Amino acid sequence: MSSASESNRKVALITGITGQDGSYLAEFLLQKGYQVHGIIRRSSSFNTHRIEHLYQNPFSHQEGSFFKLHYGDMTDSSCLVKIIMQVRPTEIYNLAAQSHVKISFDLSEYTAEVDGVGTLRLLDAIRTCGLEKQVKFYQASTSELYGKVLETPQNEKTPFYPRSPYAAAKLYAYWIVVNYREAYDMYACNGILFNHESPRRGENFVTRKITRSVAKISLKQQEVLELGNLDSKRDWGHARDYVEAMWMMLQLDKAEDFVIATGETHSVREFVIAAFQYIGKEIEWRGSGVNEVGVEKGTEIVRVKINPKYFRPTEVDLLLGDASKAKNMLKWEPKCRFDELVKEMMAADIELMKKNPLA
Ligand code: NDP
Ligand code: GDR
Repeated sequence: MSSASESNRKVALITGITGQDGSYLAEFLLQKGYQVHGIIRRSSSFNTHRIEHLYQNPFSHQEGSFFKLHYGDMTDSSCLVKIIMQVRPTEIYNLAAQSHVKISFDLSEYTAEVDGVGTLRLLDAIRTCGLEKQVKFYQASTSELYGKVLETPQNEKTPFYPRSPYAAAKLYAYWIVVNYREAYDMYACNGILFNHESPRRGENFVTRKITRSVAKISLKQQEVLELGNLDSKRDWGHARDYVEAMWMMLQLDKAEDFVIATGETHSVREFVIAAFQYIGKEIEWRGSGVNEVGVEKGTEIVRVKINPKYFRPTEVDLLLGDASKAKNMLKWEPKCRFDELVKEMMAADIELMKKNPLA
């Protein structure tokens, strides 16, 4: 390959392509004319539903822009080396993770393997292939690194205090990325992304759990929604906006870490209220602690109950991000705000439950 055509290559490799962010990022990069390669895990049932449409869509097969999946796993170094050697990507987005905070307390060692050591494996695979000066590397870091609230709003300089095996594993990944950037002069950066959601969000994260349940309640397919801590606060944005920031971070001359957030925070309780508002129901709160319930106004019908099984051994109470650096350097700003996000997720889940009540 001539050096001119080499420097024009736009080839992305995405780990975690079957996840929420991977699917939006793949769409975004295909539209930008990238060849997109993704790593998928072997699974006993189909795990590609979020990217199924990319096979069907004609733009994925246009010349110079295509889409290819490779079997692999973040726990298997040799497959990572093989895939990188074969694909020779110009950009790598490391999105693969055991990404559920509560489940990380049950799968702590596995979470460390995939989210922490997995990141190291990928960085080393780049070096093994001799591509450390040619590849730009994005790491999916997280606002969970801030954990216990030391200050708000949280920015790139706020100290970390992880509060789960997930966050501790991601802390290792964060620092190994910084270390490889400094030690080997690699273009490697951390996107410290605050929570971001969408109709494609995994069903057991709180926003999607709420919108699915409230959609089912509106269609009389379910009566009550059981939740854990209603008072934790999160800075919720839209995944579509956030994947654009990932790409922007890899377009600079020099790698830097960035916070990506909306700068607004809302409690889980506020999310519940907004979702019920969408279906024309107002919730009144009665009782306290584990006995608190949300009742449909003007009736005695209980719609929200607390189930302590959803509490975490250590909780992250308040996340609120300051994305000024991204605004100044990347010209990135979130387009979708809280109310719009709840509406989009509610509309999508009502549509889904109408079509398939068993979804
Ligand atoms: P998801 O849980 O939706 O997707 C995770 C992806 O990782 C899936 O494709 C999953 O595959 C894959 N994966 C899991 N374990 C392995 C493994 N051992 N080997 C290879 N692939 C694996 O997460 P999101 O899309 O929401 O998040 C993307 C990344 O961003 C994650 O790293 C997450 O920790 C991080 N993050 C997310 C935020 C958010 O609010 N969404 C905020 C900040 C950071 P499969 O489909 O087969 O399960
Ligand atoms: P989080 O997201 O832990 O912030 O991690 P999640 O939606 O799981 O929890 C947010 C808050 O809601 C409270 N909560 C519940 N959570 C779940 N999942 N289920 C419930 O029933 C429930 N009831 C209350 C939680 O206690 C918590 O306070 C997400 C993931 O995407 C991570 O991978 C990512 O790094 C961070 O966001 C930023």
